[in-house]
Amino acid sequence: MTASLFRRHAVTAGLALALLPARPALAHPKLVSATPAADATASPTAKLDLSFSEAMVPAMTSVTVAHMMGKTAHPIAGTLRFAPDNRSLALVLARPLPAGIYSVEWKSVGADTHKVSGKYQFSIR
Ligand SMILES: [Cu+2]
Repeated sequence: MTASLFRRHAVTAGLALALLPARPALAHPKLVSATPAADATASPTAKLDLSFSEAMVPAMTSVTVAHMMGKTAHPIAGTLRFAPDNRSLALVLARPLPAGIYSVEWKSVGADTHKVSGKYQFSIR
């Protein structure tokens, strides 16, 4: 690419940026809130709630919770239930989590088909 061509591209990109709204056109889903919340100490619960900034693709979304025992993670089976808008979901567990430290890992795909993921921990007292 020649210098002049590069400069033209740079100018075009600058114009495009100036015209864009503050919010990116293809924002990626972010975890907005969770219950129990990240780093919280909660009472025993059999349900984890996660809310995202955008709709997720349910078929390509997974949420796993694992009981951390020392360095070993014991995954706990659960069922994912999406809200109609696909922005909130619940991981429903067979029984309330006993006291301990839990690690949650979520993976999904947003409307632009890009992969997104995250993890957090919480404690049950
Ligand atoms: Cu993307």
